[in-house]
Amino acid sequence: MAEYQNIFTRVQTVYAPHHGVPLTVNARERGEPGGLWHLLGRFGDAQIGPIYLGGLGIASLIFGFLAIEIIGLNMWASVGWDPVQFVRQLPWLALEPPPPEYGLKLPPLNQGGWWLLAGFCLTTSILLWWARMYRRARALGMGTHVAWSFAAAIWLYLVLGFIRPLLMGSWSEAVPFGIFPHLDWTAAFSLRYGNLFYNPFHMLSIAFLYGSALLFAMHGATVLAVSRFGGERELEQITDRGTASERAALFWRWTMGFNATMESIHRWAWWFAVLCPLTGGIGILLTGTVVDNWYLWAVKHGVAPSYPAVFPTVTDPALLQGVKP
Ligand code: 07D
Ligand code: 07D
Repeated sequence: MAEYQNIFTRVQTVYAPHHGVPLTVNARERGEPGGLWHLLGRFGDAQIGPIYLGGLGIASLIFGFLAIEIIGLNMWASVGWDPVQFVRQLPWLALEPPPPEYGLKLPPLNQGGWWLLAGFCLTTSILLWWARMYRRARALGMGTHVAWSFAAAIWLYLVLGFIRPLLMGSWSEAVPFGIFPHLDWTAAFSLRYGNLFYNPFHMLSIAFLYGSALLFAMHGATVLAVSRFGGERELEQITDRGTASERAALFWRWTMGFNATMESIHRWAWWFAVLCPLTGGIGILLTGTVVDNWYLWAVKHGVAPSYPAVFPTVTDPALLQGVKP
């Protein structure tokens, strides 16, 4: 058998599908390990399953299905139930939140009521999925880092569609469902509040977004670059001590004077990823509640210059009546 494997060799290990580590809790709810699927093995692990469908998972899927159903049927109704137009126009179709006159009151179904219902189902589904991830990690005796990073994304989602609309006193502040409609909302939001680029939390969020991509590229590239020494394997499986990770570390000390460790690089990645929606959510929460115009805010705090007086000020001619030139 192949002693030497990396992503370039065509070897796939073939073995009896297994359940994984022994479980002490909730083992009842584990499904069957499906089998090996060669095509999957080209992208990751060839084994498919066992998939875990507990009560939380099933409930989440039901609410998620309801949300998509409500959104989809409303979109379909908006093109007169024409299936062809539904498919053609799908990216532009929307399910909009209630108009401003309803505030936080319950609107009629076709005045945003469906939006509220879909939002409720989607949120329930997402929160149940979060609980599922948390409990599955616990059942395996793992840390709950994945669940907490997901929680950071849920924070931004809740700020956009729930917390900020509550503070603003109107559901109409929330994001519509729809591919391009939600982009239109994003652009309109920035314009309405005087250019989001001047929101320092938007700046932070972007720095963490770009930083995440940079870290991901550096980490992925480093590990691939030492895969010829077994660097992508677990520490104790690396072919020879002193070759893979030590070489990778030295590479970064050579090139930038400092290296992360096998452990800390993952903390860097986790924090950058988590801080992106975390800071972003703070920025959105402050918009319209504390700050009404980010450009004027930036001018006031010396971040942005005020617009230059390109043209001399024009005096109202009406006030010049009878004034000698
Ligand atoms: C690659 C993992 C897979 C996930 C995917 C997304 C749906 C929605 C439903 C038509 C990286 C599955 C999508 C289930 C279809 C209906 C009703 C994750 C990966 C493939 N956005 N956004 C997209 C969401 C917001 C913005 C794409 C969701 C804010 C911009 C997709 C939310 C603002 C751009 C999408 C959300 C905003 C996008 C690709 C929730 C500010 C794009 C997403 C729940 C943050 C890009 C046409 C992706 C695009 C895009 C989904 C919120 C801005 C449809 C679910 C309100 C500027 N967003 N988005 O790959 O191509 O994520 O748009 O908050 O340019 Mg968005
Ligand atoms: C959306 C969290 C919720 C997602 C969840 C997932 C499902 C799918 C699917 C099973 C992403 C639920 C999943 C339901 C299930 C399947 C298949 C996270 C989400 C819970 N911006 N901007 C950001 C840039 C401008 C604006 C963040 C860049 C303009 C608004 C990010 C530029 C205007 C908001 C960012 C730029 C504007 C943002 C998002 C450049 C528009 C936000 C971070 C180069 C004209 C959001 C503080 C994130 C935010 C946001 C980047 C420009 C508006 C860093 C690079 C000036 C209104 N922008 N932006 O993690 O937090 O999103 O702002 O021009 O609300 Mg911006």
